[in-house]
Amino acid sequence: MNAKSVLVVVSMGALACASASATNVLVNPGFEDGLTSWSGGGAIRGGDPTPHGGLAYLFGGAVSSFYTYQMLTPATMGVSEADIDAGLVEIDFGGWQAGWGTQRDEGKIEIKFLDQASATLATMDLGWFHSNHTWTERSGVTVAPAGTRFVEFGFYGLRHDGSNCDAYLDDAFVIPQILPSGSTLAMFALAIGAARRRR
Ligand SMILES: [Ca+2]
Ligand SMILES: [Ca+2]
Repeated sequence: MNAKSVLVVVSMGALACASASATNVLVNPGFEDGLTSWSGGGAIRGGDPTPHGGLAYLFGGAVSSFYTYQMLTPATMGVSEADIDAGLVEIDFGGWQAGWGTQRDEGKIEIKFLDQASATLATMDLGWFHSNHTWTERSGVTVAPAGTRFVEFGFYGLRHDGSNCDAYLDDAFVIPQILPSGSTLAMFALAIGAARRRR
């Protein structure tokens, strides 16, 4: 197993009183419409294991590695550029991962924040992971850095065994929430903690 710990930004403010309803802003997050709204590589699988949700999920196909991503903007996330620039937009992100049999093919969820010129401001990933045929939820929380104008949610797959790259992803999510402005709780938004869910 991947023992790498993941640093996340823990927002006590949002835990206490998130002001926006929690909405997943990814389109086709469960791959029920194939690769619609997703870019990069990847392929669609429907069984063995059965999907976490619906009838389909993402995997690599007969490749050694792949990367599949979806690009979001403040508009598609339903947040304002002003709130982002004030450090008030918290992002909860992740998905359900699995693999095939006892193979060690790994997948990694990553979120990337880009500025107006598409230069990378920050990235955060949840670490390489495999789970031997069992769906496992992986998630992280961070705050969009000031200047963010694009948010790229991506999934990497890496083959170690067999002919297929069996890094699976289903029911992915990106859930933005607006932190309470001016609240004393907001100061906790910069506190660094470690939170990695283990199977
Ligand atoms: Ca699905
Ligand atoms: Ca494989």
